Amino acid sequence: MLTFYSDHQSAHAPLRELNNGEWMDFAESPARLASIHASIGTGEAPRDHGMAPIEAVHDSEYLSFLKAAHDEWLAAGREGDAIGYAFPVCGRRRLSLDRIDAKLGAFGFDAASPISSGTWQAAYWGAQSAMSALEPVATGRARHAFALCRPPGHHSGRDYYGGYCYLNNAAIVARAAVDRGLGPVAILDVDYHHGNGTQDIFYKDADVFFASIHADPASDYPYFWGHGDETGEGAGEGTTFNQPLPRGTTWETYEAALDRALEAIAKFGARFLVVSYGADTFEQDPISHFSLTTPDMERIGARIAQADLPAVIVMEGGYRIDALGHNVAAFLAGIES
Ligand code: SP5
Ligand code: ZN
Repeated sequence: MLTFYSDHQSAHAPLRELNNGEWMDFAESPARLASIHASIGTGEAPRDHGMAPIEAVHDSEYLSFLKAAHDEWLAAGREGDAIGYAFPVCGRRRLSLDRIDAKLGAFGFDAASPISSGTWQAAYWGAQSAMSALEPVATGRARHAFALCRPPGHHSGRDYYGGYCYLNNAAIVARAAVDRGLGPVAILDVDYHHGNGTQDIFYKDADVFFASIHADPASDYPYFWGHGDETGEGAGEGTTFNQPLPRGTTWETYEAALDRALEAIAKFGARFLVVSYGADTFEQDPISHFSLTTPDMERIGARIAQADLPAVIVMEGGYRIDALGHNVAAFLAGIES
């Protein structure tokens, strides 16, 4: 599979995250990349598409914040990773904020997504990998391409970060695909967690269909999005399709949900597909609770390939590092089958 990846993407390396009231090692570590590289290689370096495709999805004030956040953290006399601790509840008016702690709270929605010195660089080049995977698929040179994005993207919205995500790579590709006249575009999100950022970005949008299969927000992160009754709004009514599944889900239940998602995507009339792929549905994932196996990853890929759409696959989560490369390779083998 044609793969895009930049070494800059390993520059994002926070040390710890807050989990269940305690500090734990940051789960979304650069070691994830080594595991994937060992299985599928490092791929091609992306071409720099600049800021325009990122600005087409993200708010300019948010991008200015993200670029400067770690420098402002150091300027405030801090060391290590920038982490917020005070968050405005939903619906507070937009304030002109000066203090870095206030900005971290205003633009982030959790305390588990630290900003390290290399975060902007890694996120920027991850987005460039996504844009570079679009090119060969858009021109028909390849039917599928894989963007080995890291950090992941699907929890990041127009003006916020969270869930280890800073720039929404899948949304950036989907927006660019629509702008190139490749639509209607569908995004299929098969990460264990609901892709709340992607959902928010396209919630009122009729051009992009968003289908997600994920752990029930009643039990799992990100808690506040991903329910079955979130179906889109305004012109986008009916273009969001959430299927929350219980912890312990195995292939039989998952496959039925996948079939429903792909049926809905076909009914929407999609001509182009973006897949947010997370390997955290794996049975041994340390922070997740589905029971899919490595052969199931290949089955997911094969089922998606049956939809017979040109597709860009974007890497999202997956934290069982010793199995991650095998799971990614299995999924991509399924796509190519
Ligand atoms: C891209 C992606 O997969 N982001 C996931 C972000 C999850 N962040 C916090 C999850 C907290 C899970 N706590 C489980 C504790 C198990 N010991
Ligand atoms: Zn996830």
